[in-house]
Amino acid sequence: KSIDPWWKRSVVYQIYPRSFMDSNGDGIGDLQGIISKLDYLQKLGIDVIWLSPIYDSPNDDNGYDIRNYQAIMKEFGTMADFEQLIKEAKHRNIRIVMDLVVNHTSDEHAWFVESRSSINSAYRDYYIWRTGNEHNPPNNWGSVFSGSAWEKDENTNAYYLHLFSKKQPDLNWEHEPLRNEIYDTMTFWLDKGIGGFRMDVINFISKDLQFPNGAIPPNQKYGDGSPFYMNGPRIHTYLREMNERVLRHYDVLTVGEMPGATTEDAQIYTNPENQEVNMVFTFEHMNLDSGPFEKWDVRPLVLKELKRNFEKWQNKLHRVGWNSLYWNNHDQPRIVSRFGDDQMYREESAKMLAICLHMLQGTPYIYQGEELGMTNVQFDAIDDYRDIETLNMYKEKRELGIPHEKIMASIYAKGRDNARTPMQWTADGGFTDGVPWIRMNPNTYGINAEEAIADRSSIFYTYQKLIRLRKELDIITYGNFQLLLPDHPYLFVYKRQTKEEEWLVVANFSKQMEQITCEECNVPHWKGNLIIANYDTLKIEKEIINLRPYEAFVLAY
Ligand code: TEU
Ligand code: CA
Repeated sequence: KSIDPWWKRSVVYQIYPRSFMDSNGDGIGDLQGIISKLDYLQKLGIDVIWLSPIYDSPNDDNGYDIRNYQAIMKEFGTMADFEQLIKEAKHRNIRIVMDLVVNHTSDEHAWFVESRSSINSAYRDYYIWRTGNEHNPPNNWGSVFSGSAWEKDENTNAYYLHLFSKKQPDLNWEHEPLRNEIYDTMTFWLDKGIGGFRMDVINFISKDLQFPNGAIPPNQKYGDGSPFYMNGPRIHTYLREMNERVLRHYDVLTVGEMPGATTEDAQIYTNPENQEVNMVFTFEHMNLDSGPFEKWDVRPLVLKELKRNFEKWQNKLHRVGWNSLYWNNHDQPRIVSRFGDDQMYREESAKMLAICLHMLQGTPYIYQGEELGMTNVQFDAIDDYRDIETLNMYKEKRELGIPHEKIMASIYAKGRDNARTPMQWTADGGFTDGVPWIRMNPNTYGINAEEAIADRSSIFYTYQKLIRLRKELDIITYGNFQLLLPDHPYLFVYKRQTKEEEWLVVANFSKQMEQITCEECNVPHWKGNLIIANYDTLKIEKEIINLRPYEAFVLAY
């Protein structure tokens, strides 16, 4: 067990720097702001900070459009600020993981400016250029951010591929000089002492070079290219080359963001013998309340599907690879509003969701504000929104004649700005002395770090305890997983087992009372050792426990 890598016991805290803490009153979060909050994060007990991109960027997609990989975004500060952050974090035994965005760059990156200048440019093949014809792009793929995935460049009368915004041209990983530039950039940051990389849509970097058309879903205009750019033909070759050239020379954490990766894919990606990445972010559990065609088609979560999905990922990767565990990030709505209850039972359901996730096998990720039970937001005016995905979708659907209210309902449920309203530090906000780049959620009173720290029964202290338990007790990291009551519509019940002991985890995902017996849970009695719970005591009557709304607990036998 001692030879197991450090990141199997770590808990990662994701910071979206733009919205975390503003130190100079310009309304934009920055590196000095993060430094000023390291004591707060040390108190929480986290081991790693994953920073969303802090590189120079025009911020078309808030930093996921990089203009210079080796410079700090001016709004966030300077390279000296970054080096101070690394040092201050190290003093607190906190590693800094950077966001590696190498499926695409900004269209303002020097490479792209060169590449588009001439078909004979030395940088032409750093990107993916194809000739369509006068009126039709090379194929029918749609961009994730609406419209075609191809943009016509009149200067050289060719189209370039952009799976995301037109200001995010896809890099051509077939081209070895480009790959070498990426490896140099990774080495530049690793030599500054960072603790690893989160890799943005890294399973998109190998495309089917025939670029075949995708199937066009009903009432959509563009084809779905994802079968031809997700988990492509050379993805394992590229990841193994990246590992051989760079990663294996450092003791670092790597997590690949992999939309569309299955457990079979993840068994290859995360098997340490393959030397690709340590773990991946799966999207399967984040797609259970949307579809069938797109994320904006909102449908209610069926808990059984969530339970089966976690069971699959826990068991398929147990002793084969490794899981990441997350409910939230900067692209997802906030979990207490999504799978909990952000009105009547906000604190109970936020704690229940934390207990349910953190008792699983894998490395947990906490997104800024999740530890406070921060909620989704509802702005009346589309002009209050900032996210390019939301703004492009709104425009596209309004042009299709879809009513404002209908579109806003989807944005309220699934919009990425739900996660991007500024971190709530005090009752009156505490994020900035200026005008924030995006409006704060109005519910800062009662939902903020200052009040949470002062209240021993707050969600913050549930997270603090879960983080500590993972450090102290092996069963969380190494025990196997067994799902119980798979068909119960409201209860998520599972066991973690080692040779020496077994833990029972019970979580009520509903606002109604539920009953549960020892026999159903396959335990001899309810007198096990109570590890953690979100209510003060368990309501035990001989064989039965009466579960209150969103009640969760863990018993050890
Ligand atoms: O997101 C990858 C991705 O697939 C997202 O489009 C996600 O599925 C979608 O936003 C859900 O609404 C990564 C980054 O996390 C995201 O912030 C970037 O916008 C995107 O890549 C492009 O870099
Ligand atoms: Ca600032």
